[in-house]
Amino acid sequence: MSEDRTFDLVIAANRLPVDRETHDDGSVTWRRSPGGLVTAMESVMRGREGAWIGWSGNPGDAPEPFHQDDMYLHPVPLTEREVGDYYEGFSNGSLWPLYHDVIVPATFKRRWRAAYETVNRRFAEAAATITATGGTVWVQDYQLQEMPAMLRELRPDVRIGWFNHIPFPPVELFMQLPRREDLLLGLLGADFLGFQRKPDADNFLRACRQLLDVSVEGDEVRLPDGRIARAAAVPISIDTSALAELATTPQVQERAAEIRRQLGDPEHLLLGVDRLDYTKGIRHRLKAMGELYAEGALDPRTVKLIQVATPSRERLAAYQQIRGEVERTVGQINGDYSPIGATAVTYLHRSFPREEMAAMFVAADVMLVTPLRDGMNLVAKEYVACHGDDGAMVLSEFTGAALELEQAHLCNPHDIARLKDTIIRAIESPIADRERRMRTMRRQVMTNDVQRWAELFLAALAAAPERPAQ
Ligand code: GDG
Repeated sequence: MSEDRTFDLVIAANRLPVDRETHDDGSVTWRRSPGGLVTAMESVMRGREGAWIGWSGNPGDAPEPFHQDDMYLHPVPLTEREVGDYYEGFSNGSLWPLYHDVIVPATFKRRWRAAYETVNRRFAEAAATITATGGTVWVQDYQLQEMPAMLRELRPDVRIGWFNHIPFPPVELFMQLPRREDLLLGLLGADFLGFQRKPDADNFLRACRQLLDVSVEGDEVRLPDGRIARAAAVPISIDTSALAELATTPQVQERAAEIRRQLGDPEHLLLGVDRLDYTKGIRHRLKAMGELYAEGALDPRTVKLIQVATPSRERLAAYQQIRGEVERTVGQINGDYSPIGATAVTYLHRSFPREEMAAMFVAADVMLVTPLRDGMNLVAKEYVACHGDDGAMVLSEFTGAALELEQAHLCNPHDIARLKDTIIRAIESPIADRERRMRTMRRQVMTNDVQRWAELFLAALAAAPERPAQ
């Protein structure tokens, strides 16, 4: 496809930031999908010629490029089979478990790997077509790790950045990946590689040193052709002030009060909000809660848990399995301990509008965030932005957020006995202690919001291979 328009800043992500809506009369419109990435991009694209390339979410021919909310959206087509092989297969059946400590086994298929390469090349070609001379391309996440080098080959004039939203695994695990060198070389096509935490950047640098013929010094990788790529931590965040503002609106405040009333005005309301994914530690959290109810440490009449589990990757067997386990456990807890008409665990397997999510964060006395591994975990930051000073949070050490929100009640979710103690400690923590912790955490997320994240990333990319002056 020939394209006559070019852009200074191009974002490449697996998905476009919009969802297709087909109306009764057959007409099609696009609705902006919620998410911090879109918000962050809006702020950095203001005043620049910006474009976004990604899959529309529907297999088959791609729609023509179009404008939406001041952004030029350039759809990349995926066939039905590519959705199965590149997206569900290699991205979510091989890379996702491998990069999350193989909580479930990673599956490798050569057909999946081949599709991943084909799709990454398609993205690189699309970016090459629409990026202005000397422009910047910012590639997002684990689905597009080969794209940077492919794009560099087509467009050596372009500045290329890549950001990893998920963890980067220790080399001992990464080594399991078939054709692992190709992936590292793909990434090294970028000038700057951003990670959620320093340990993730270090894992990447160690993998390069150990598996490639390159020299690694500090946070820089020098390639045989003399080029240098830099890898460092740039932790992602949320649109803090917008969310905090939403949480204080009368509608959200009233809805929060209503949620508590609907649950019978519990003494303590606990909340979990996750995509239904085996990385999120939902089972471990439920196990701890079930035991606390069983032992009488928590009274199911006065201590309630809401667990939101947003449907995710439902065609994959590992996701069907975790859903079954979670639903069985919720059923057991409620069957064993719930009083009539007032279930102990309210389980919600669906998505909610932003306002309803904010109301839940406002309503909850204690937030439970217990992933077994998580790149960052935005939910932790969202709770801090929404809830008043009297909140408390139990937060897994295995999240990126734990490095920034040190005042949370940190936990190892594998250690159920200690997890139970930590939940009790959070529930019983005195108000002065809660206020001190919440205020420090709120300052953290207010200062380090998603707009700042995008600015820091783009400054590091513009300055690479040097560290930007600050
Ligand atoms: C990946 C990494 C990293 C959830 N349910 C609803 C809803 N959500 C929103 C949350 C939050 C987002 O989805 C989930 O973000 P997380 O960070 O918690 O987790 P992942 O989806 O696994 O994200 C992660 C992130 O990328 C960013 O880099 O932090 O580590 O795994 O914003 O609030 N939003 C609405 N309705 C729902 O039902 N509106």
